[in-house]
Amino acid sequence: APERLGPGTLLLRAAARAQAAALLEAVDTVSTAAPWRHMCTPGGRRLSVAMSNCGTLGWTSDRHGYRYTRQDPQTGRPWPAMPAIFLSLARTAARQAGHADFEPDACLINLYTPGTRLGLHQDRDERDLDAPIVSVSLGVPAVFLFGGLQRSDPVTRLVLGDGDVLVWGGPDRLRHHGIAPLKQACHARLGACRINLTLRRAG
Ligand code: MD3
Ligand code: FE
Repeated sequence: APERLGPGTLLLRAAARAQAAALLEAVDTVSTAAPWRHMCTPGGRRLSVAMSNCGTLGWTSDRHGYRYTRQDPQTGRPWPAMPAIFLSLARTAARQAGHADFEPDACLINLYTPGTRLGLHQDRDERDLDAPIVSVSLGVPAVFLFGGLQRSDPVTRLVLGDGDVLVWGGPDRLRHHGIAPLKQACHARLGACRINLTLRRAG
């Protein structure tokens, strides 16, 4: 049964497990067209997470800041199309959380290897902060850090495992969050890696 983690947050444990093979095939197609890269923060730090995107818009970070672009700055081409299986999974999950008409136009894909972490941050580069975000975890488990609206608020730890789907919306949409350094582990399909998809309405 879905687990409510906050007023706007629903955890659907293993909801994407049955589709994992098809999702990973789609990730391969996307990352062939828009190769994994380590972006830089505006402050000049290299992100330890490797990223790719698909959809009309893709999230980018560089010296100039964070933003969504229609083209992959690395290839000059439009981001690869959003795979139909990403869309159907996101819409089904969002509907279960009470968001009737979720139309994601962007999917950020994060690749973690052992030691990769993602510092506490807020997702606020999307135009409509009332639209939810759907996250899909694949591969080795990670410790998710779930903070509050203030950066200094206490953080709850939660393990996100293979196929776990989360819907974030409403008052939880602007909560700080991050991923603790990935531990060494082995997943049948992904080896030591973890992949996270975040489906967003960016434009
Ligand atoms: C809570 N990704 O891509 S997914 C990100 O596992 C990101 O790669 C992490 O944070 C990952 O921005 C966490 C869970 C998640 C995604 C978006 C959120 C939690 C969120 C937006 C608002 C609040
Ligand atoms: Fe985030």
